[in-house]
Amino acid sequence: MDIVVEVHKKTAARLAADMVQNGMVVGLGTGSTATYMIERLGERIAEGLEVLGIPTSEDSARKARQAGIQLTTFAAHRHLDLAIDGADEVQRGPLNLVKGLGGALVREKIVAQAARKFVVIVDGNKPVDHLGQRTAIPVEVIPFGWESTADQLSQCGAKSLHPRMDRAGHLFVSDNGNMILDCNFGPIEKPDFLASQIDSIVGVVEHGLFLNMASEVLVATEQGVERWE
Ligand code: ABF
Repeated sequence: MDIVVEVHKKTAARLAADMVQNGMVVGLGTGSTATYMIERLGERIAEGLEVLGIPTSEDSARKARQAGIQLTTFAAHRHLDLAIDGADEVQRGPLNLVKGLGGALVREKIVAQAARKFVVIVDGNKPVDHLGQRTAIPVEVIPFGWESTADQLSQCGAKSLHPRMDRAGHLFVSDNGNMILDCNFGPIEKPDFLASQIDSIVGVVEHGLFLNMASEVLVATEQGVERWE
């Protein structure tokens, strides 16, 4: 763990958590940066802030409960005021993102889509010129026929792809009971085109390209926090 990077993650996370106002319904992201945000929200709740959270993963639900955040569901709240989450890659300009290396991309995308404002919190390792230049694009697929779905993804230009494994070396199972295929496309020139191609494959539940969804991105580095809008 790089302590300096952790400090930057925490800085961005606390800034975003401090954007939360009394009475809001808040989307709670997944991953180490989002965890700092959940912890800060917990501190503010202890000081009197009243919010409801919708978690993007079972892991975040557990951390939110530990932090004292009361959880709600889409059954009770169809819209969120604000969603705050991390990302694996962020591209300036269109504010495009790669998300989902933490395995929670489907719930993260549903929560982001339902939020009036979607704030992304990252450290300085995450900005890229082109999505896909450093990370694979995670694609959640249903287990049935995944080999065939993988062939379709290769035809979309994935140079290599592999099923995500868990720490014990078993196939990773998402919170939704699905598999994740990590697809290496290299630097992606036309993310909208690739996203629509992947969307059209039967067997794909969702992919980690989050295009034009973020309202703002907070990038924390040695120089302070840059706010991309
Ligand atoms: C979630 O956590 C994911 O979408 C992304 O994959 C990951 C980022 O993790 P971290 O904040 O630990 O770098 O936000």
